Amino acid sequence: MSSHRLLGAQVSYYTGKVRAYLDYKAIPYEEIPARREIYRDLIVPRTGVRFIPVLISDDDVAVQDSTAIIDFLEARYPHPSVYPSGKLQRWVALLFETYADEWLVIPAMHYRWNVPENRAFALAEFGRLSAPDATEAEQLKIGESLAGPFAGALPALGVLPQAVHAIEQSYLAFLTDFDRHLAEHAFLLGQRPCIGDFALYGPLFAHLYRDPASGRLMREHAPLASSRTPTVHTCRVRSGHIAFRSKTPRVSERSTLRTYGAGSAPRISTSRSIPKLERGPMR
Ligand SMILES: N[C@@H](CCC(=O)N[C@@H](CS)C(=O)NCC(=O)O)C(=O)O
Repeated sequence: MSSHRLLGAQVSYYTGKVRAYLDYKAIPYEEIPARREIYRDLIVPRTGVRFIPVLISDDDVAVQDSTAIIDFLEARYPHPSVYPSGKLQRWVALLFETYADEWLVIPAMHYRWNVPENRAFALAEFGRLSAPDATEAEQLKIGESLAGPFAGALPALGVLPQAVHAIEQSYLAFLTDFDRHLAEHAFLLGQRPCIGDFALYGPLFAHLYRDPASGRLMREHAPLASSRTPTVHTCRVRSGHIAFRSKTPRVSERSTLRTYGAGSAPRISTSRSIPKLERGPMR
C-alpha cells in the first residue's frame, strides 16, 4: 500500500495546518508540490475544485479541506487525539482553530498582497511552485497570472484601505498575547498541542513567518512566536500521556479568550477547580 499523499505547498496557509498535524502524529505521507500538472491530473479531477491542500489517502480516497482531512485522519489515527475531551479545553481548541482559519486570513492576505516585498516574494514562489523548470522570467509571469484570484480576494475579506490600520493593530495585539502565552506554555493548552496549534501554524508559518517583510515584523513583535513557529511541525512529542492543561484560565487568559471568542462564547466559570461551561455571554 502506498503512503498518504498531501498535495499542497509551503506557501499555502491551509497546507501548513495539515502538514503540522501529520508530522506531529508521525503519520507516513509524502508531500507533493501542487504543480500545474498536479492540478490538471489529480486535484481538479479528484475534487472538482482548485483548492489545496488535498489528501489522497493510502487507499486512494481524496479529501479536500484542512478540517475534513484532519477529521478523516483522526478517525484512522485516534491517538494521541488533537481534540481535547474536556469541554472547556475542546472549546478553546476549536475557538483557536476558527480564529486561525477564518480571522488570521485577513492580516495574512493583507500583508502578503499589500506589502510590495511580500508580494514580489509570493509571485516568485507561485511561479516556482507551478512551473519549477521554467525560467525565472516565465515563473514571474505565471506567478502574476495565478496571483490574480488571491490578491483580488482582499476586498471580499474586508481588506479595504479604511480597515488596514485596525487589521494591523489587531494582528499585532494577537502576536503580543501569543508571545506572552508562549513564555509560560509550549502550546495553547500546555505541553500538548491541540487542533488550535496546528491551525495557527498555517497562517503563522506559510504567510506571516515566511513572507520576508512579515517575518521581520514577527521577529520584532513576537520573538518567541517567531522562533517557535518554524519548528511546530517538528514537535513529535508523542504526548498522548500528557493531559491537556485543565486549570481554569486565569483572569488575563480569560480576557484573551474573550478577545478571540467574541460575544458568542459561553461564560467560563471562575471556579478554581474543574472548569465548567455555562450558557450565556462570557464575562
Ligand atoms: N477551507 C479550506 C480552504 C482552502 C484554501 O483556501 N486553500 C487555498 C490555498 S491555502 C487555495 O487553494 N485557494 C485557491 C483559490 O482561492 O482559488 C481548507 O481549510 O482547506
